[in-house]
Amino acid sequence: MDTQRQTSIIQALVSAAESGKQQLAILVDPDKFDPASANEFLKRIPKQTTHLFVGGSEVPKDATAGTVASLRSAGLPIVLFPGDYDQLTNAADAVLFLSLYSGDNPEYLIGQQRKATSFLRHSTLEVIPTAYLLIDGGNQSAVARVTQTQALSQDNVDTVVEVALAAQYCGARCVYLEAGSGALKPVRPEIISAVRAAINLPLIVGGGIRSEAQMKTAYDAGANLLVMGTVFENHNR
Ligand code: 1GP
Repeated sequence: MDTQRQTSIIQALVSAAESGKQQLAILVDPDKFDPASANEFLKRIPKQTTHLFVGGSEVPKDATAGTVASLRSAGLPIVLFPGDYDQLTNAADAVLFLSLYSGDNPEYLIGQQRKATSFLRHSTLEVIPTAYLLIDGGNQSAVARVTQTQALSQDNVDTVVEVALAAQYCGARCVYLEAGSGALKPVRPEIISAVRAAINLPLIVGGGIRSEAQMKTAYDAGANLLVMGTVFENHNR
């Protein structure tokens, strides 16, 4: 086993978080992406992009590998962000191994994870245990619809902190606060700063971030890595 490769992306995330470096992942949803447009797409994403995430809530089986291959010329780490275990492919470098700790649907707490093992046990992917917390973004998110779970309220900071800490004690290596793709309201800075103060893991924040000002707000509150998707799909940034 190549131990270096197995741990490199999460170790780099931890180091970047500890040194206060701001990281940025651009999310590509294979369901909404034409691999033939990859070069044009890569030209218009921000220069400070540190990762490409690939995944979505409703991706056709076998669509992911071609998308990943089309993005390789960027020379960035490619991390799967799968809505379903059938999106796993060795074409990528790593997978956010998500557990939807904000919800109570066993399929997304341990069911999908079990189904992923027959692939992962023979895979070259770096597996990154990730606590995934869905936060109310002001509209119905695809995550809520597909997983049949409810988002945590933006008004109850203590509950979000409780869930994030429980996930850390369960062994998560990073925490992802998700307002949902296309959220009307990104995760509030009060939530980001409270979670940042409680946990000692890299903190990923995404959903509804469209502007430099929103990015700054989230970084200033303590986010280590921001995820942006929709704004680059729509060509309107
Ligand atoms: C969704 O957090 C990501 O999973 C990105 O959200 O598409 O709203 O940027 P947006």
